[in-house]
Amino acid sequence: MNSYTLAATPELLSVEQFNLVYNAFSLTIAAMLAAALFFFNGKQLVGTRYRVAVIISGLIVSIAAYHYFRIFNSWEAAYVLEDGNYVASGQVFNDAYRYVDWLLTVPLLLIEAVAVLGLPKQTSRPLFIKLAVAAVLMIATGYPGEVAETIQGRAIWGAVSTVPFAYILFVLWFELKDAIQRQPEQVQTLISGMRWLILASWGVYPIAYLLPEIGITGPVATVSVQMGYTVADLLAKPVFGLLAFSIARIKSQADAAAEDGNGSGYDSPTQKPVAGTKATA
Ligand SMILES: *C/C=C(C)/C=C/C=C(C)/C=C/C1=C(C)CCCC1(C)C
Repeated sequence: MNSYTLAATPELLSVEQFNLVYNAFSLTIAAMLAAALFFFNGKQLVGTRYRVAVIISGLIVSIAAYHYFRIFNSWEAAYVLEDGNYVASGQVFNDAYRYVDWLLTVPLLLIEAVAVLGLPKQTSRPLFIKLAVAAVLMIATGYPGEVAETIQGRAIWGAVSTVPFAYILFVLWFELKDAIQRQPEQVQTLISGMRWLILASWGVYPIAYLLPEIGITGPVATVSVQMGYTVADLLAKPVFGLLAFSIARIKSQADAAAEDGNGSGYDSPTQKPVAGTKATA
């Protein structure tokens, strides 16, 4: 029988397969927690205008840390060591934690990416709404495919979910073009880096999801999909947050410099220079 076994917990994993995923989940919990501490404390280092973006970063990694605890525990409970292999315990590994996590963190990530640009409210609000709605649709339609009983079900829902995904990339690439060109010169490269990081890390999710479609099934599929999602989460959340943090830092300094009448041609906000972000005259 050429059965499709990704949705179910595979019957048997080697010790190496089980441990690889186990250790990756454990490392991710540590990384998310450390990032949360960093963002919540580091928000003082950016101008008030960008603080919300940094706080959102802190929330994203906190939500992810919590879900990785649950994912880790679920993985541990799904297998028992028997005669040198990990055998399914009968308790199914619960991938829903991941999708619930994404449902919360993906809209927040998009809001953060726009918030750090410091655009006027009339421009940013419609962007927040469009992107958040597309993100929710992408995740909500991806889940039925993730747990589908058949490989066709996985393919169909995956294709549906790709539509809002493409729309998000379109908005980030084309609709934001003008807004990005109006950013201070010092951050243009970082902002372009931020878009590339989104593309590179977010692109991993549909690729990992697709593996069973190209004939990778059973334990190898389970391990590859979990590893793919985990590495992508590390890039898309803490690493992305650090990049956004650097952008916020530099923009705070540029704002402070513009306030000092050192006009960079950049439309200055009404913000006072913040301690620690000394304006370079
Ligand atoms: C922190 C978590 C993030 C950034 C998650 C992003 C998830 C995606 C971009 C998922 C995309 C998917 C498709 C485009 C099609 C197949 C189903 C998904 C949900 C894996």
